[in-house]
Amino acid sequence: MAGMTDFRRVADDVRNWGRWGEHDEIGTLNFITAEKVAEAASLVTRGEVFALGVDFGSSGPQGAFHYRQNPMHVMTVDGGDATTLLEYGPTWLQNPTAVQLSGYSEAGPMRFNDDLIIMPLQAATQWDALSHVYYDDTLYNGFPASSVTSLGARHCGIDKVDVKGITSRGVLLDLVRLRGEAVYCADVDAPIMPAELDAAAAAQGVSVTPGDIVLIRTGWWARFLETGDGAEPGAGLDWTCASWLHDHRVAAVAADNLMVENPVSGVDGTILPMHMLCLRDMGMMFGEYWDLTALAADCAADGTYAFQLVAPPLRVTGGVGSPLNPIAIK
Ligand code: UVW
Repeated sequence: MAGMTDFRRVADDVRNWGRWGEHDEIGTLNFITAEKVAEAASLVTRGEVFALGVDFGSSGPQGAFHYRQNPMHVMTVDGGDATTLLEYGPTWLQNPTAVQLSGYSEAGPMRFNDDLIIMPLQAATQWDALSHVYYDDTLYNGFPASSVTSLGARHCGIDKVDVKGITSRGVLLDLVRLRGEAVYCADVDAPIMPAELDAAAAAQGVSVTPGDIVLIRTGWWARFLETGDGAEPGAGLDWTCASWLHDHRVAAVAADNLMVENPVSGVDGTILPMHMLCLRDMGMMFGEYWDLTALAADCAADGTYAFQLVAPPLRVTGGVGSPLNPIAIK
């Protein structure tokens, strides 16, 4: 097994610090040029839309983790409020909310419902911002890890990437299909290797080109929908895939599992080595919990594995991640 010396050698190889200037906070999204955005749009021929976001609800995969929760959704105004306030009047509650809502209801037939969601930004379909992961006290491009505080990320926050959209050419690499798995790539002792990424692309007749956003299908989300077990391990990318992504000048990578990379570290001495190499050294965002099932079925049916991908995060000020509902359009 590789050790920290190997890890640090690869980190030195793939590090993009300074590549786009000392103030850069968006990393490999810089590979997405205007020409690339136009190329991606030209891939739309049928007008078929695939929503890649999962449900943001209480039955998500976070039950397995103590530091994250599934989204909690509550109603803050509903029809019962209007009915009750009209019946009893605003004064029984003696508060400005009751007076205001009562006034709205008395003004005519218009009624409304409001709601609130409380959730970790890492709970469901998400982008990890570059400030999500660091080591040696340093974020991407050398920004100090101490610049992320309870006030949020001063550097490399998710709000910084809004300049890119994010939209580009998406390429699906279907490892479930390549490996001939029935549902998902279960074996964490068989992480997905760089040669398999090449083999998947070759089998699918697609090339990965600079500025692409690569979507890795491991089948994990399909398995989760069968079992409801968010802690069930499944194979992800081997840490050496960081160099593959670097060499292909990929703009971002997303997968249908909880962490993109293999849950069993291939580096003795650290967990999540690929997170460290991609987010912190390369400046490459990770997308997690993307539902690729329907898109993969369509790609297999029409033999077209490249499409326009539209995947903007929310502009959460200083956020280290964002939920989203990415859209693939063919
Ligand atoms: C960690 O678990 C640290 O990150 P992620 O949610 O990106 O897998």
